Amino acid sequence: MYHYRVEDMTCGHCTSTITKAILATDKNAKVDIDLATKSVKVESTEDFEVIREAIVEAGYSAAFI
Ligand SMILES: [Cu+2]
Repeated sequence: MYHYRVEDMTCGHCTSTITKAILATDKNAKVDIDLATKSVKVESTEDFEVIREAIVEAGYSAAFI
Protein backbone atom coordinates (compact mmCIF):
# COMPACT_ATOMS: atom_id res chain seq x y z
CA MET A 1 0.00 0.00 0.00
CA TYR A 2 1.16 3.51 -0.86
CA HIS A 3 0.80 6.38 1.55
CA TYR A 4 0.92 10.05 0.56
CA ARG A 5 0.49 13.23 2.51
CA VAL A 6 -1.56 15.77 0.53
CA GLU A 7 -1.15 19.01 2.46
CA ASP A 8 -3.42 21.12 0.21
CA MET A 9 -6.41 18.74 0.39
CA THR A 10 -8.96 20.73 2.37
CA CYS A 11 -12.52 19.56 1.66
CA GLY A 12 -14.78 16.90 0.22
CA HIS A 13 -14.34 18.33 -3.26
CA CYS A 14 -10.58 17.79 -3.02
CA THR A 15 -10.99 14.21 -1.84
CA SER A 16 -13.36 13.42 -4.70
CA THR A 17 -11.07 15.07 -7.28
CA ILE A 18 -8.10 13.10 -5.98
CA THR A 19 -10.05 9.85 -5.85
CA LYS A 20 -11.21 10.31 -9.46
CA ALA A 21 -7.69 11.14 -10.63
CA ILE A 22 -6.33 7.97 -9.04
CA LEU A 23 -9.13 5.82 -10.43
CA ALA A 24 -8.57 7.31 -13.89
CA THR A 25 -5.01 6.00 -13.65
CA ASP A 26 -5.92 2.65 -12.12
CA LYS A 27 -9.62 1.82 -12.12
CA ASN A 28 -9.02 -1.07 -9.73
CA ALA A 29 -7.18 1.03 -7.15
CA LYS A 30 -8.49 1.17 -3.61
CA VAL A 31 -8.35 4.71 -2.24
CA ASP A 32 -8.60 5.49 1.45
CA ILE A 33 -8.52 9.20 2.29
CA ASP A 34 -8.46 10.79 5.73
CA LEU A 35 -9.01 14.51 5.35
CA ALA A 36 -8.19 15.35 8.97
CA THR A 37 -4.66 13.99 8.71
CA LYS A 38 -4.24 14.85 4.97
CA SER A 39 -3.59 11.20 4.39
CA VAL A 40 -4.15 9.38 1.09
CA LYS A 41 -3.62 5.63 1.12
CA VAL A 42 -3.76 3.75 -2.14
CA GLU A 43 -3.69 0.09 -3.01
CA SER A 44 -2.69 -0.24 -6.65
CA THR A 45 -0.71 -2.38 -9.04
CA GLU A 46 0.62 0.82 -10.65
CA ASP A 47 3.96 2.25 -9.50
CA PHE A 48 4.06 4.48 -6.44
CA GLU A 49 5.33 7.35 -8.60
CA VAL A 50 2.60 6.90 -11.25
CA ILE A 51 -0.09 7.28 -8.59
CA ARG A 52 1.76 10.23 -7.06
CA GLU A 53 1.84 11.95 -10.45
CA ALA A 54 -1.91 11.41 -10.90
CA ILE A 55 -2.46 13.34 -7.67
CA VAL A 56 -0.07 16.10 -8.79
CA GLU A 57 -1.72 16.30 -12.25
CA ALA A 58 -5.05 16.84 -10.46
CA GLY A 59 -3.51 19.97 -8.94
CA TYR A 60 -2.37 18.79 -5.54
CA SER A 61 0.90 18.21 -3.82
CA ALA A 62 1.73 14.67 -2.80
CA ALA A 63 4.56 14.13 -0.39
CA PHE A 64 6.01 10.80 0.53
CA ILE A 65 5.30 9.51 4.00
CU1 LIG B 1 -11.29 21.08 -1.46
